[in-house]
Amino acid sequence: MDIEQFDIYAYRLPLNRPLVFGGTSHSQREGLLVRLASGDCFGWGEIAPLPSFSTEDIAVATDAVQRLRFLLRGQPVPDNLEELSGGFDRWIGKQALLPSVRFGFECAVLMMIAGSRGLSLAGLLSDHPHGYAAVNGLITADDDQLSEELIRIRDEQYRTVKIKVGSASIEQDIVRVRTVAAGLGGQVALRLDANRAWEFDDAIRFADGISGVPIVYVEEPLADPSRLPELSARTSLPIALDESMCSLDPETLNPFDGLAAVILKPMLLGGVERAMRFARRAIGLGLTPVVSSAVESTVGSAALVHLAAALTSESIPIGLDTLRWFDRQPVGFPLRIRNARLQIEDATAAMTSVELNQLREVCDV
Ligand code: OSB
Ligand code: MG
Repeated sequence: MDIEQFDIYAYRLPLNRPLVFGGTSHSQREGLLVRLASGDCFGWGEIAPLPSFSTEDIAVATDAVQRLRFLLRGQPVPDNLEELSGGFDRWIGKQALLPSVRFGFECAVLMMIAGSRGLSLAGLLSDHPHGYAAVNGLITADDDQLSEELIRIRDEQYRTVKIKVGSASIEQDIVRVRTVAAGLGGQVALRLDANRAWEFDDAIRFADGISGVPIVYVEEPLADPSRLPELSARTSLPIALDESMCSLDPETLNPFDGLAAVILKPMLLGGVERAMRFARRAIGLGLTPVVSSAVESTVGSAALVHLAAALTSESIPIGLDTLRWFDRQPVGFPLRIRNARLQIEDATAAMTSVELNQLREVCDV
């Protein structure tokens, strides 16, 4: 199979809430969609660097994917890429692409291969993919909207929620976590995410304040991640790595007592193959791999649903509630969370129904 077509489209979609990253507020999400085709088979991928989380920005990624198109259009696709055992590394070089470009390109190639065999992306990557991925409800609401958020979580039957902490005072965060725990009546598992907001003593104070509330894990509690082992020894708070993953290699991911989970964001980590290596390593070490979003639009989100269904257990909810931040989707079949799940068929329909009239093609310069 040759890459006969390699098209690049830019999108800009309004968000229904401003996202504040690194002190800057973003009211829209920008990214690229890549479409590869060979005969009747095609595959889509999304390239959307996340400001203040990605190393690259959209301009640099656009440049890089245009160069990739120049190199690979008309070239054959190597065999056995779907094994995710180094085929992409051998083809395009281990360090050769920016993380977001690598993710979008790999998704498009894998989806095209899947199509040529009459399989879904998940079916290509696993003999026994799950039919859906459970989703964790995300609570970012300020205190005045918290009761409405709890109603939504209950109505939509989320079994796991993730509460963002770290932007208010420690005392306010303790109250919020206790309010959510009480409001959901022990029926729902709690994850927390502090995005490196706390000094060591803050984190100790927080852990003391929520003692007795069962927590699955807290993502990145410390501004200084080198002290995470010390924190978990002092507090028994289970910990998950997220931001730290970008500076690790799958082979150098080493657990410490209290490390419970690793967050896998292929858009930031550098693609499907690399996320798979992290997932295999994590599972081997007894850690929970949690596939999560970097605020992708539909195409990237649908790919993440397929990856989770193929690579991780269906009992591990994925971090994809960010889909709700988009009111408009550039596809004919919008991907929606129903009963706290994303269905594989819905993800497939979304990935194969991209509507070009909402996009603008990026041309070679
Ligand atoms: O830290 O996990 C994060 C979204 C954008 C940027 C950073 C993060 C997130 C999320 C994704 O929280 C949603 C989730 O993990 O449930
Ligand atoms: Mg996080």
